[in-house]
Amino acid sequence: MIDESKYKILFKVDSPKDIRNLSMTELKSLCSEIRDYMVDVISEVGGHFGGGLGTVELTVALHKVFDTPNDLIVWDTGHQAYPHKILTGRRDKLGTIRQLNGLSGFLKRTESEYDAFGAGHATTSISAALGMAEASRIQGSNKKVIAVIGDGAMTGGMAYEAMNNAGVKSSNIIVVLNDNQMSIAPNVWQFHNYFSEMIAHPDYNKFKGAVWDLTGKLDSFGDRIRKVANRLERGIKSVITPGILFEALGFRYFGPINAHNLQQVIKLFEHIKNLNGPILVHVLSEKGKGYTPAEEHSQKYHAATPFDKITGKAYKVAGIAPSYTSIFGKALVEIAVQNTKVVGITAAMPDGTGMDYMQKEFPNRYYDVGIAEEHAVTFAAGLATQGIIPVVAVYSSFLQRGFDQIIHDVALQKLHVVFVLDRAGLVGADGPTHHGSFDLSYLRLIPDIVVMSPKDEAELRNMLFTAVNYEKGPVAIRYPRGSALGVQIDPNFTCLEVGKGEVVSQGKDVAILAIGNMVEYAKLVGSKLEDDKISSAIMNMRFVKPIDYKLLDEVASKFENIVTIEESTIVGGFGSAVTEYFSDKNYKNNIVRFALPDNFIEHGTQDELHKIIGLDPESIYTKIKSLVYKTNI
Ligand SMILES: Cc1ncc(C[n+]2csc(CCOP(=O)(O)OP(=O)(O)O)c2C)c(N)n1
Repeated sequence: MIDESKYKILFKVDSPKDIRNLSMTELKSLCSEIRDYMVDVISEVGGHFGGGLGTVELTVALHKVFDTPNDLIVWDTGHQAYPHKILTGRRDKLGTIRQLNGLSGFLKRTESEYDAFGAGHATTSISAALGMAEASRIQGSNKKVIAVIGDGAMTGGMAYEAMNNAGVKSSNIIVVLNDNQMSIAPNVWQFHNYFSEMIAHPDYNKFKGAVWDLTGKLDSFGDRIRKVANRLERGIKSVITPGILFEALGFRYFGPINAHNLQQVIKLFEHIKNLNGPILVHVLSEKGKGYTPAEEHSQKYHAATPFDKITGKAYKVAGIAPSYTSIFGKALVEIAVQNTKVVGITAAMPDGTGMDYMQKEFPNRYYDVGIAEEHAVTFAAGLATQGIIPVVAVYSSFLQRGFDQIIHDVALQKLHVVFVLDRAGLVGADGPTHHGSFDLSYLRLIPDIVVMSPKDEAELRNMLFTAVNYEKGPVAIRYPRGSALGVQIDPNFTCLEVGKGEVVSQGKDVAILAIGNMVEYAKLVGSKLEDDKISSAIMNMRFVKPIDYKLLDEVASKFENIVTIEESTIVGGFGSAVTEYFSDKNYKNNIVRFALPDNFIEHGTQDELHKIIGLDPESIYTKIKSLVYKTNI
């Protein structure tokens, strides 16, 4: 239970208007109340945590200085926007975050007029804000547009595409670079070295006092010095401002300043608010600020499960089987021991993908490329041309970023790259931006690729081994978020026959063809049908491409009723592959497809969502039962 009485100011703030008249002392108290409130609520319900603790002053300053929602704040990714949610009318709903029908964990235009742009995937903010800034220019309005982007998100190429565009157009856009040196893991942004070198330089500090004094003396004198400095040689310029890299892109650079010095941040925003042209404000913040466990272990507290707020310790959930992620990570290391050509690539998610095992065991055969999924794919293609076997582990929804690269750089050249897609299917609390709903479809349409999905963790190991040894071209393996089934693991690897499914059980009334984690659902459904004296044959198809045509022919000849089950969109995936084949062969069997519906699915637990969309064992069973009864009458 939240004790409202301890929040003297926060509970009087129902919208940003309520903070605009607060004194500096009150604003500072508001910041510490926001932090306390985040700790109180998120320790109970879990959610993204450290990023938001680091943006408290920034958020208060933005909403104080700018006229939101008329002025537009575009938060990148959105996990750091909990303080923004708290200040924009959603305080009382924070306890519902990431739960069914509750607040989204990211930004959502339909959730609030203050959410100028939906987010969830990184590195979109500058492009979106630039679009808004140009719309404002075309429409003759004087809306201010501010993109807030983290240093992690700045490792994504689209940030530079957008900045280049803004520079060329001299657009009125403010980019706030929230630099905490962390992505989820320690950030791999090369600019950090540059900044720290520049900032440490004694000449920089001498000049900074006169040029970028942020206590209010950011005057025309400073501007003049900068202009002169800009005409000097590159080396001297760099000494004067660490923002020279941004300046080259046409941005005026302000900073770096302490993101937790509220007064300073407000002052700077007030100063730059009415300046024209692209502006970059560089603030230095601390992830997890104000809550010691999150400051000390910022990677762990990027997103938190419910925890004891006094000790910071997560409440343990007992008896869970190892995750698919860890099974993959360990298997990759075992394979890499035997095969020295294997390297691992992650796009800023070493822990999330299990690539941290490679990082630890083979640091020289491990790459964190930053939040740069497109680059990860083409980089892997380059490695593959030279006989290296790259294993690229990316979440299913993030690999959408690399679609053209998979086609153009990998598949077209038949390069042997192994894609490992974690978080395939519904991911639960992260919602529609993160559900891995589309991979079977967007991969299946690519020529010469092998697409497979394991029924359990033992099969995942063998699929990985098969993929690494399949030299003819690209291979993708997809598996769900969360715990595996806890099945026995064979320490030896077995190569699977590519394109061959597995008959799990024989039957006569209905054939259930399933892929990946849905094989387990098929088994549960099969045993319930058994109780009703309906005998089902269950096929673990293993491969969506190449699909097992021989098995499909057999099934077509034996069963009137055929069911497909996949946890991927109904459009163009596994069930589509089956129905297309049946149509081509003029087979007339009844086929019912269970899959994700053709709409975006909100957040909730995986089980809740499965029930809502009818992809839970009970709903599948009920539908199959009526199908069999109907055709038997
Ligand atoms: C395209 C994409 N890849 C990966 C992620 C996963 N992800 C979420 S937040 C994050 C780190 C972002 O770091 P930064 O922008 O510095 O923000 P901070 O959390 O440090 O405030 C990553 C990698 C994502 N959301 N989108």
